[in-house]
Amino acid sequence: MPSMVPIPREESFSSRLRDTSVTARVGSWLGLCFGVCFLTGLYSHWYYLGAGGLVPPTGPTWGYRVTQGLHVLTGIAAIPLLLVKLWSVYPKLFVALPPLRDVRAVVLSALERLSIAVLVAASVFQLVVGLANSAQWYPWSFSFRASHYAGAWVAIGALLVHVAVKLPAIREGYAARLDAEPPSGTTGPSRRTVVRAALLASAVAVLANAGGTVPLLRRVSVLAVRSGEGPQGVPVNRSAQAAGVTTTARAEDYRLTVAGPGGEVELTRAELEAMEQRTHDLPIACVEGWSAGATWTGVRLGDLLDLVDAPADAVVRVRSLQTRGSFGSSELPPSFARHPHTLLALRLHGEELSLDHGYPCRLIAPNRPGVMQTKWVTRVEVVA
Ligand SMILES: Nc1nc2c(c(=O)[nH]1)N[C@H]1C(S)=C(S)[C@@H](COP(=O)(O)O)O[C@H]1N2
Ligand SMILES: [Mo]
Repeated sequence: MPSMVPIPREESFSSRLRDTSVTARVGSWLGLCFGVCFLTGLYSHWYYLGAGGLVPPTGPTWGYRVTQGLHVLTGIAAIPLLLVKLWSVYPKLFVALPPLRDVRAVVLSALERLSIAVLVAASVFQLVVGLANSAQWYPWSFSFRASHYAGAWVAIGALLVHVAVKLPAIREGYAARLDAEPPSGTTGPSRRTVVRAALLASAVAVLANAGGTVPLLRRVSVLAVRSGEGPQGVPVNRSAQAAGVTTTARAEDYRLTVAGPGGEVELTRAELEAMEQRTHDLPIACVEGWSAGATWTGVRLGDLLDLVDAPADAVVRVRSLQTRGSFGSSELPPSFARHPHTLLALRLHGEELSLDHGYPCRLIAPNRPGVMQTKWVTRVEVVA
């Protein structure tokens, strides 16, 4: 007969380190990370939703760089904390079930387990899918943005219920002092060491990834997906090759078309160069969490819109030469389209824009997700 692995009982777990005093403290840090991650995530989603007609602000220039950097880094910080937290409570899975005749206790216990199952599933889903996205790895077929957004509400809702239900336990956990030394007669680390190790693991995970957005940390960030470097000092997300524009972007007959109520104007790259050039420092801040500051030179988008009598309150769309895949076009609300720093850039750090950064010209606007900074622009049109 095959030997059966016995299902453990709560008493089978004897570690004195799994204690409410540890769970409460690690849980609070985890809750803080989830809170910041949730709010910065909502902020990012707002750019896509245009929620209630409310337009995100055009400043500060580095705003999205900070909020999206925080979003990805608090998500990364949460991973070790979640693992330690789950480790500290998982024997509770094996708590003896209440006797079946006590219906009220059975229902309460079932509800508690269900709510925790939802919380754990949503948290793991969010962290796994978010991490995969920040590494540009999409081994699934569902929409990342829609599912990550829905998952966020499930996770945060389940978290609020969990905190409310566990408030007495959290209080109790904080009331119990973390012992700094293992109790006499025992060996191994103290509970304080466990909490410190969890925080340290979290800090190391952040440092190992933050270099993609904090230039000072580039050298220590061994795990960062983007080093913060690339051609012309800026990483490349999608290359010209990947976008299928290597021929069209260099073609002799390339024209930028500007379309508005006053008709259509076609401009060669030389004609764009002959217009008044402006230079501004604006970062590229990718939703994946990396970012880089850069100096761009080119034509103010507003100057191009004036050529076709676009009204000041016009919504504007820019279209790329890219014919397949996503991100081939983006829309600018009037505040972005007419912002004096919004450019169709021709140069990066004083050099001609490289093909991978969007030659012949690319959009760059302040405080806007990188995915909306369309490269290889061939058409600017007034939408409404
Ligand atoms: N046409 C087009 N523009 C694009 C993209 C794209 O895939 N196609 N990727 C965007 C994304 S996700 C980012 S983060 C920025 C990155 O710009 P860079 O490659 O010049 O750093 O370009 C944006 N512009
Ligand atoms: Mo991006």
